Amino acid sequence: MRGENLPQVSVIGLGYIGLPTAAVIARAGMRVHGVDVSQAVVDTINRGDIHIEEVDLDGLVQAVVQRGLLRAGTEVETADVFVIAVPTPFHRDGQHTPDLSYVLAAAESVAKVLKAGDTIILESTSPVGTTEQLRDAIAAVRSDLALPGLTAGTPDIAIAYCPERVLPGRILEELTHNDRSIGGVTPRCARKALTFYKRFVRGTCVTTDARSAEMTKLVENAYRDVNIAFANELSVVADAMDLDVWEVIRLANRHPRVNILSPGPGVGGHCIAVDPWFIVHGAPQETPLIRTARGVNDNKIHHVIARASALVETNPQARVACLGLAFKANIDDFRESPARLVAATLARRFGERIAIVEPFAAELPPEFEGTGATQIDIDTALEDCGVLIVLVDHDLFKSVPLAERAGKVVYDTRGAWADQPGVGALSCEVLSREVGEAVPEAGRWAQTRTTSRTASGT
Ligand code: SAJ
Repeated sequence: MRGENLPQVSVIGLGYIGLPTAAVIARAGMRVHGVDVSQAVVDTINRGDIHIEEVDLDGLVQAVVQRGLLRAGTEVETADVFVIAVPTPFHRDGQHTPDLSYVLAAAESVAKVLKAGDTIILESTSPVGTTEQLRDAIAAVRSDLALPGLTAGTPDIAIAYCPERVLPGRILEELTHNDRSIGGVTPRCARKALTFYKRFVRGTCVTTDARSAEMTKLVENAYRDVNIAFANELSVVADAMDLDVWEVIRLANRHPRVNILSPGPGVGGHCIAVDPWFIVHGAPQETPLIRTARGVNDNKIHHVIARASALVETNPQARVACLGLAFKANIDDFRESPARLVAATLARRFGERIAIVEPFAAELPPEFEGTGATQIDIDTALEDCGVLIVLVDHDLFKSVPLAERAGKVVYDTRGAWADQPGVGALSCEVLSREVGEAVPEAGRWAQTRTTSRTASGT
């Protein structure tokens, strides 16, 4: 039988990363037991359905469930390899203290069923040292097992860290083809984890130690955050100088060694806006650049709210369309979305003058209730609205030709219509009044997704 020499795998946390990972492992022929705290998620998966939107995931989950390779439950069962993909948010304590409670809870449940020869792999984005903490948590309750790095002889258990690097919308493709960094608590642990990943990853798997692998993941996202911050700062400078930032970036990027990213209404999602804080928290004195980048990107939301508000006020007769609520283009993920924050703030301020266009949402999130704002489609927006505020560069919006936007007042925060100059400098008086106003925290609306980062999976 094909499956005889293959390990039994347990994937803990069936969210955005855990479920696709479980499905890809099962596709490689391994029997996978997925674990999630939500009975609803477990029931959905056991029916062969999915609770998240991701390209081609529905067909894959249906197939592996039908073949008996993937099943889900709420309790961890015995296995040979345990993959932990649970959330690692930070505490809203002003210090951005990482919240490792989900990882440690997973470690505790794995510890109950652990046997000699097993491998544990942490995939959740984690502060440096977390994999060792996980090991110590297991050691505290399983003194019968020799754990790596704690005993001189050959350990009973292998423990490694291996972060994912996938982009929403391309998860199945990237899970298989991206290179992976595999950090072992010891080199032997790394080798055991490598053998496992080689069964389903086609990209190159590079082994290292656990702490370096943890830092590598954080560095990747902090690198992107810092670079987006540069673009966002440029856009604020361009607004102050009445320049078209898209034109400047387009020209600068013709330099062979310059590649400036795109400004936007701020940085959203649950990775880039979170992970840099894990580095800052670990080395607060040594991270002025990373901390400042976070501030620049967060402040960009205030800047966009200020400019958009000024635009609505200076066009009192016009109906205003906010284009997009998602945290980035062409996805239905609205968590930690700057577009959603901007649109909701405008809706609260200007009520029924505000219309929202979001092709990826069946209805508006709850914070729009009672504001008077309505949801319309792009055609209605182009017919009825004199002011267009582009908050997400969905393909649908990008496809609107210049002729259909003629005569509109446009504030394009994404460069979706970089062929049309944006609004010029607004009155400094209006801007200084608006900037600094508190932006409400994003709700946890997950209308089209039934789980959030803090509920299930990364
Ligand atoms: N953004 C800009 N300008 C840009 C690029 C992005 O404003 O030029 C904004 C997006 O609109 C969005 C936010 O940044 O609001 C984040 O989007 P993203 O596409 O940069 O990243 P995520 O959060 O979808 O995924 C990232 C990826 N990390 C890197 O590219 C280094 C992905 O590979 C990781 O797997 C993922 O974080 C993760 O899970 O950590």
